[in-house]
Amino acid sequence: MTIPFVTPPQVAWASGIFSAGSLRCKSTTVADLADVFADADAWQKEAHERVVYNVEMLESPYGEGELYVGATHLSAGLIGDEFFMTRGHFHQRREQGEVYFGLCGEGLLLLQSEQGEAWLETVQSGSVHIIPAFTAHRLINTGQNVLSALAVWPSVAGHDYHSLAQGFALRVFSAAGGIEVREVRVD
Ligand code: PAN
Ligand code: ZN
Repeated sequence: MTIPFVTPPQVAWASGIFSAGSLRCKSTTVADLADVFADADAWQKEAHERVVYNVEMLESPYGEGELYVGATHLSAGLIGDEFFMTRGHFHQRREQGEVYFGLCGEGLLLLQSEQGEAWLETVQSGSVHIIPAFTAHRLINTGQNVLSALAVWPSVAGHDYHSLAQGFALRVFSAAGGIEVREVRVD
């Protein structure tokens, strides 16, 4: 009997581009990110069809114990002085964690507990981010090039984009060519 070798999907580590696998792709534009950035006037003036990030996910089964794998490609850019970022979310099933791997570009991973404690991890090629359970997460591109990260998460985790309606407790801005982190006051 000949046992066949299965060719698995491939990812180019330097870019996060998948090959030899079926993909699901989703683009998120400036228009999709209303109320996400601090400067509403700057958001309004930006070309609404401009793509802020693309997510490419490998097709894989949904169910308890199953995993999803996806790459996020976040463009470099600013809305006002605020760096491009993903919408960010808690998992619907809060007890489900996730792992991000930095592939290329430079940025930050903003993490926030349910109690509102926020912290930042630097993302670059080779960085490994273990996102704990009960922790919201958002990628921020602070560099000049695309920031790409690979993510692995439980298929049952789900995305809750609403519980952070008041936003994250930290925002990251470009200031004098550097990075300025500001605490957001929630009244
Ligand atoms: C990632 C994110 C991806 C896009 O795959 O979904 O970076 O960010 P938003 O979902 O916040 O728009 C992930 O964390 N999955 O669970
Ligand atoms: Zn997630």
